[in-house]
Amino acid sequence: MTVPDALITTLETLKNPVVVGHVRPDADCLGSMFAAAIAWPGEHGSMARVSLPEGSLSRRLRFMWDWVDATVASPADFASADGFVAVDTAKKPRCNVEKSLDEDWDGGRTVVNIDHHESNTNYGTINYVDAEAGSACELVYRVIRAANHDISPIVASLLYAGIHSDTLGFSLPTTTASALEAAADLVACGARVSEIGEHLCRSQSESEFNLNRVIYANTKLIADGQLAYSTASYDEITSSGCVAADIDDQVGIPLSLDGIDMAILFTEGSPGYTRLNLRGEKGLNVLEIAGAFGGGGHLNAAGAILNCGIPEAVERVLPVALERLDKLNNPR
Ligand SMILES: [Mn+2]
Repeated sequence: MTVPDALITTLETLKNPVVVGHVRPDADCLGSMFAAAIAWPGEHGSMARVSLPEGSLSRRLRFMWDWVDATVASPADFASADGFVAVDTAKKPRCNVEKSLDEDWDGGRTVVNIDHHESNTNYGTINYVDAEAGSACELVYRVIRAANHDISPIVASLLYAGIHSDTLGFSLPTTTASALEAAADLVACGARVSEIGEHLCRSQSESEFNLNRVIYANTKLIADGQLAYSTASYDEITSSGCVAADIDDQVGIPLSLDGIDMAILFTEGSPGYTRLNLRGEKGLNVLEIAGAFGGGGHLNAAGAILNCGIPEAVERVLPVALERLDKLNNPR
């Protein structure tokens, strides 16, 4: 999907933009946010302001923040912005903005929406949504190339980290030739490949490691080995020494079992709120399951938040997931 000219023109003309991502930002979100903020700083010096309310950064992704010289956007920056760049965010209510801001924080000003979520609602003034792209970073890379901006080693590293992370280390079906070409170009531009690999794959704190033990221990295999799920309650998360922001890709634990079609992780990051992480293998669509609980995401990776504790969430979600698997087994 080619980059719309109007998108580039708009990005080039914003004088005072604020860059926004999604709540609980992952590496793709931070990488695309910071790269866009560096590529289109407006008149703010080296980097546009970024919306990252207190507590947004996980320990493991702090290295990306440390790479850049970012300033967090204050409510006053929101008020004075002449436009917003939203990346990796499917719908407006998922935008990671200060709680004190009105839900109409854009106030009719320009919103550039760059995203790769199937469930994107095209909430921007200009939308560049390509659900076939494996990451928002791949899209921001395309926009930066189309606008003929230089790619510094830091920008290359930010974008490479997002592509690496959202393709699960270049292993998901979204690892297309286009994703690999982008990654190759970014490596040529100086992306810090092994440093990123270490940060993303081999940098667990003892707390995260302890939480993984819990998630391994709680993993159950049901439906004749088609569905693996696990749980971590609020008490289990806090007694591991973790916080909600540390929950990121732990659904990879039930997902790592051989032969499954679906993996689910239930985590109670704050008491009474259970986050659902769903993954489908072999092309299984889990987006509709997330959708049934008010969530969204991608066809094979989706999530939602339920307004209840773990036992009730499991009781509500498993029948829907089993029904989905039943349809897979008995296609009409
Ligand atoms: Mn993403």
